[in-house]
Parts: sequence; structure tokens; C-alpha cells
Amino acid sequence: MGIYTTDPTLFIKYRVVEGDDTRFFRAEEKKVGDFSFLRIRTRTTVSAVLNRERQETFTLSVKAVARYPSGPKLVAQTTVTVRVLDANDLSPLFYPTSYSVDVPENTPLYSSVITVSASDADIGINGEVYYSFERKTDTFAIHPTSGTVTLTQRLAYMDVERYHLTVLAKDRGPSMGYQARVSKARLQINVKEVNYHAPSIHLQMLPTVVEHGSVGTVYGILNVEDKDIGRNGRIGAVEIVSGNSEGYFRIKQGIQHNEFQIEVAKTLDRETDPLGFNLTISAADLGEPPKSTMRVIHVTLQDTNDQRPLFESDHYEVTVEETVPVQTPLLFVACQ
Ligand SMILES: [Ca+2]
Ligand SMILES: [Ca+2]
Ligand SMILES: [Ca+2]
Repeated sequence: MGIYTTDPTLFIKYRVVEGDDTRFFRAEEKKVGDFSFLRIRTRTTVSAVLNRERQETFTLSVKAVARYPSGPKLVAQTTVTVRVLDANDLSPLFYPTSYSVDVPENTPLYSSVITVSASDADIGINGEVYYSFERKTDTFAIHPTSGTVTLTQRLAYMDVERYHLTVLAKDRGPSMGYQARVSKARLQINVKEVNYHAPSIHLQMLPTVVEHGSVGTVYGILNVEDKDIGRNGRIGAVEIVSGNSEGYFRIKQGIQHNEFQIEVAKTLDRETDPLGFNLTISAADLGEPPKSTMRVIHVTLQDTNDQRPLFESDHYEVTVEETVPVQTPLLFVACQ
């Protein structure tokens, strides 16, 4: 680029007047025959370097000034657009740089476990990120472009509780010689035992509860069992969830860890509750998530002779013929 001139005495000088606040560029002139070339070059003295990631294009206004030895000053102006080409000067960066995920051991094959992510501010293939594992594993696979980790082998908590993997992110651009464009992220996969079973409730003893029996009488012993191992097999809350609105019964921990007692908490009266009680017992494990079972237990109260009989009337009177035969009924009385 430049300016044609037929006058060999005309000397043209170029200058960047706008669009270069950081003073990266310098305009130079070089006359070859009838053409005065405009040359834009980077300044050698500037310590900062061009960085496409910071500024991709510069729109420079360049002014040309020519002056005859004696005569008017001639001025022309043009715009030069400088586009900075990308160099693969950045590595992909993971954010975050470490991942941890809990995966239930019964997760189906080929399920997604987690997606890792790295970004590269370069453009084109210089910014295209490829994911891989640093060391080969048969249990997991990572999608090269999406970063999604999937399960390729069944998990078993009994065999492996935790996997420690290193994920690599590389870009596809040429490496700039001195270092490979690769980043690493740590990925920890925690295998979680599955809470397969709900607890089961066995009622061990069921004597009849005598009304007015003493508070604290054990009505029944519950054996609560869970077939899972670890926390999933531990028994949590055992409680009466319905049928006990008056609070006649309560549950107490027995001697064994899985033993619970149903105890009388308040004096019972068969006449108030002639049908007894239907207690709904719930037992939950400490699994994640917890599972629970319900069982209805019927409590019948045994009657005691606590009611005095009462005649219908306080006073009865009957008139009898003196000739009445022996064994003749005179009057019927009744009690409540
Ligand atoms: Ca770059
Ligand atoms: Ca890059
Ligand atoms: Ca369980």
C-alpha cells in the first residue's frame, strides 16, 4: 500500500494518528520509483507483544503528509485494519481442577457419571479441547469432546470403594515447541453402597395386656432386621406412627441393638377402649436414602372385675297371693 507520485521531489511521510493507544505499530515510508510505500511494522522497543486474546483487530488511521520545498502542505488519510492471527499460546484450563462424585454401585452401564470441562481461549483447532484419561481404565470412558465420563463396567463397593483418575485436556493446535499444551484435573469417583432392603419387623411376644396394669409393662418385643450391610443395614427410628393418639404406649430400645420394646405408658381401661388398639409401627434404616417398613399390631385388653353390678331400680315391690304355689316366679330384676 502507498501513494503514487510522479514528482520525484515530493517527499511523503506516514504517521499512525489513531487506533494505536498501546503504541504497538509504526508507519514507515519507502520510495521505490514512482511509488511511496506505506509499511506498518511492530515497534521493536515495545516490551508488550501482540495478543489476539486481548485485542484481535486494530483499526489504524494513517496520515500521509507531503511537502514541496516551497509550497503547500499536502495531506491524505487512510484506514488500515490489522488483524492479529492466533498462535496456540494457551493451554486448555480446567475449571474446577478437581472433581468428586458419588456413584451408586447399581448404576446401569453406559450411564453418565460426571462431565468435566476445560476451556482454551485460542480459536480454531488451537482452542479445540480433547479429553482423555492419563492412565487407561476399563471401568470408565471419557468422551473426547464433551468431557462426559460414562460407566463401562459394573461397580461393586465390596471390590473398589473409590477410583482416583486423572483427566487430560489437550488442544488440537500445534505445540509451540517448548511445552505440550496439556492440563490435568483430578477426578475422584466414590462408589456408594445401595440400600436394597427395608427393615423387617418381627413381633416376638404378645401377651394380653391387662387393663389397669402397671405402667412400664412390656407388651411385646420387636426384632427389627435389615439385610443390607454397613450404614444401609443399621436400624434408625422405630416408632408408633398411628393408633396411639392418647399415648398409652411407647417404644423403648431393648438390650440388643435391633430389639425394641412396646411398653405401656399410661393406665389402660378396657371399658374406654373395648376394641383394643391397632398400633402402626414404623421402622426405618439409616441408609441413603432411608427405607422403612410399617406393621400393624393389634392390642387386646383383658377385662378385670373392676365394675360393681347395679340394679335397674333401688326399690322393688310385689304383691303375692297367699295361695301361690311353690317355685312360682314373683319378679324379674336385672343388673346393668
Ligand atoms: Ca492464542
Ligand atoms: Ca490452545
Ligand atoms: Ca436397608
